[in-house]
Amino acid sequence: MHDGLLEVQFDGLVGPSHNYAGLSPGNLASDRHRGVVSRPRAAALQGLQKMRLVHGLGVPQAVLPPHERPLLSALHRWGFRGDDAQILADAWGHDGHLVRVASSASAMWTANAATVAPSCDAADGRVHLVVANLLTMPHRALEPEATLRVLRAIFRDPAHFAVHDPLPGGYLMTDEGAANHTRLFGSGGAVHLFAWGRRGSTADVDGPRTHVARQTELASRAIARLLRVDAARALFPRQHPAGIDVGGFHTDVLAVGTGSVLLLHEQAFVAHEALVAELGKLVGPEFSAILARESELPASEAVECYPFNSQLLQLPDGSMTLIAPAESRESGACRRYFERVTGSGGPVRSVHYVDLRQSMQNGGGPACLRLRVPLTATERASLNARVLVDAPLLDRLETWVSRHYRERIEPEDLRDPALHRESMAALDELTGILNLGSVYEFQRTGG
Ligand code: SUG
Repeated sequence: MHDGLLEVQFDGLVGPSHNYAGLSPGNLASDRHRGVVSRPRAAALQGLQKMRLVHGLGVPQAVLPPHERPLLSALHRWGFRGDDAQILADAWGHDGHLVRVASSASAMWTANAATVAPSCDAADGRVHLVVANLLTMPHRALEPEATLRVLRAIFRDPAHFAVHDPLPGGYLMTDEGAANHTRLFGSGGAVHLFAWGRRGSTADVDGPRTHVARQTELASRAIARLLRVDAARALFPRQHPAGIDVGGFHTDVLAVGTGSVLLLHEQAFVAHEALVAELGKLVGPEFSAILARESELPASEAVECYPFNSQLLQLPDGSMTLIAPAESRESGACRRYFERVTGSGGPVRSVHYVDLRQSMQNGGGPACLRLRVPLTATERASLNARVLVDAPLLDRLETWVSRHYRERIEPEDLRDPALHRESMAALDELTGILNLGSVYEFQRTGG
């Protein structure tokens, strides 16, 4: 590690409009929970509880704010006119779907916010972040504008940070951020895995048959160039089409890696044996891959319980731990896999189970809720806002959630203009707490 390089976990705060709208085909949990009553307050508190646990383990923890939702400016750009109540009423009356798309709190899954490389891996010695365009899912495609503003507000110092625009190029360049990226590190140096599900340039006859592949190879290669990582140390494995078809819509649903450890399901990548052999050469002799076979842990069960969507964290004593969803404790096959991981004599020694049921019901586990940003001590000190959490900030955020968030949201509540007003009041106060400046559209236009 260089100059105190530590991986900071930037978790997305769950937004006040958290709901289940069934917006993500191919994400089975999202589909299954369409129309279920959501609990935004519980959801946000569950997320904060996870941050408290990680912070308590001595791992640097930071927070990213929710986005403005419903995004009335999107409804305006779709031609709805009048005051806020009128816009919502018309859009709801015409086709409620557009209100649902504009109301998703999906920015909470910050693993999809950007792809990141640390300064020690980049040719110009700066931290690079490429904001994901998220073009495959319409509700998520509304995120990049605000993500760019937020990340530019936090990573503001150009001497240390470069925050890149989302990739242009539409369907050729669909990109889902760090959910498809893994950085490994060992005595051989750093290696970056940029996974993808379809080529982009040519029609794929060998891609998934049922579900959409969200990331293209063209996008992954563009990101590797923008991050300025050594081309000899960047690998571009393909997500296994069978894994996508069973519900592994992002790589992080079937694999997770940190340092010299990679946990993966055999349906995470095509040609996984060759990939693991290549990684062994590049990362160094300490590299260990712990593979789950379909016979021991079916991919469908991994999609259900999300063991690979655990956070794999390096602790201050050099050992590693897993922050796993409680659902994976309920499955015998997942538990036995974890026993194999923690009993292998390798660095992973323990598992902490967390209750993230509200997010899990939309297909977002512990690893989806965080963006990993490895930063040196100097870079951590250069962050522009108060986003690194400590116990008092967590207390303050809990109070803030309890004061502003609704206990429940029913599908029909999304048409309620009061939900928008309450959210704006909450977010306005939050930018003060985090010392973020005016990052929201409503703060800039006074609207
Ligand atoms: O993009 N769910 C998100 C879940 C993202 C998970 N992230 C990672 N695997 N890194 C998605 O599918 C569901 C929203 C809804 O249906 O209301 C949603 O967007």
